[in-house]
Amino acid sequence: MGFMQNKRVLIVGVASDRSIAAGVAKAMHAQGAELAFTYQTDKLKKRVDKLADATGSEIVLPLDVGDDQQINDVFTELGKHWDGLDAIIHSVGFAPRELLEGNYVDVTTREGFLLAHEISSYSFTALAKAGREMMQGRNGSLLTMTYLGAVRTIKNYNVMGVAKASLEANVRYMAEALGPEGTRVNAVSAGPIRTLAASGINDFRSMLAEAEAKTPLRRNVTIEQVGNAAAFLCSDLASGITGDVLYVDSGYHILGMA
Ligand code: NAD
Ligand code: 0WE
Repeated sequence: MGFMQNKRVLIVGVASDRSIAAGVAKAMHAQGAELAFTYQTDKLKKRVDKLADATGSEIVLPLDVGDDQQINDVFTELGKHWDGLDAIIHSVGFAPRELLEGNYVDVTTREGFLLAHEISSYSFTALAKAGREMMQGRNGSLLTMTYLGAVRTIKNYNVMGVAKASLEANVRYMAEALGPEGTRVNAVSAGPIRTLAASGINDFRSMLAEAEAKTPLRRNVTIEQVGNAAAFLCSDLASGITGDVLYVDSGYHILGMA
């Protein structure tokens, strides 16, 4: 019997089979979880349908996390299938591409800053708010994906680093707010992985090479490794862990002179 048996999980952020959220879905399915998925745009629906099929799920719902109506509709719809919810996976991040290259102060705009924070940080709170009722009395768990750029400056990561710092603080405040009802809130900080979100980034290839050469384990991480850590954090094996950030980065973050 898997350690996610009898857990019902909503997964937000699958865009392809290489998405980190897809690795989370597969790991949780392997441990016996029952899954529901959302997709951001109609263009992505087919790919999410395919993963849902592969993981025995029949619940696939539209969701742009910038829209409160769509967020509420997801939980209304989910309530028609399930009488409760054990976990929400938030694997979403966005900033306008032109803000992710060049001098941070030069390229950052008010509009881009706000959008990055709305989609990459506030949306996690928004999901917690809307999903709260369905998660009552179940020792539920909320999980998000972050990156080292939250706590160190990383060239070109720019406003996303500021938004991830907000997201990590969000994890702590949400953990404190929801702890009394048994809900845990954590983040996984993944090392660089080639996903759709990464494919838009200049010179991502050399970042992967640099990480591979310098991490203690001398290899980059996979969505399977991130998925396994995510499954653990959302399971009862992690019942003593909340408000925390777990690094799944082959040890890169411990280095002083990378
Ligand atoms: P991805 O492109 O596969 O996933 C990003 C997801 O965000 C997509 O599914 C996209 O549809 C969704 N999204 C963006 N804006 C949205 C909106 N308004 N409404 C709903 N969904 C929206 O890339 P990924 O690398 O799997 O990214 C997932 C998470 O992992 C992100 O938070 C990212 O910052 C984080 N992360 C990625 C890496 C990496 O190197 N790939 C490393 C650490 C953390
Ligand atoms: O969080 C991310 C990427 C998030 C991301 C990616 C894009 C590309 C397309 C957010 N918004 C957009 N907007 C787009 O239009 N990562 C952790 C991957 C990543 O992105 C970087 C990195 C790493 C690592 C950008 C610069 C430097 C390093």
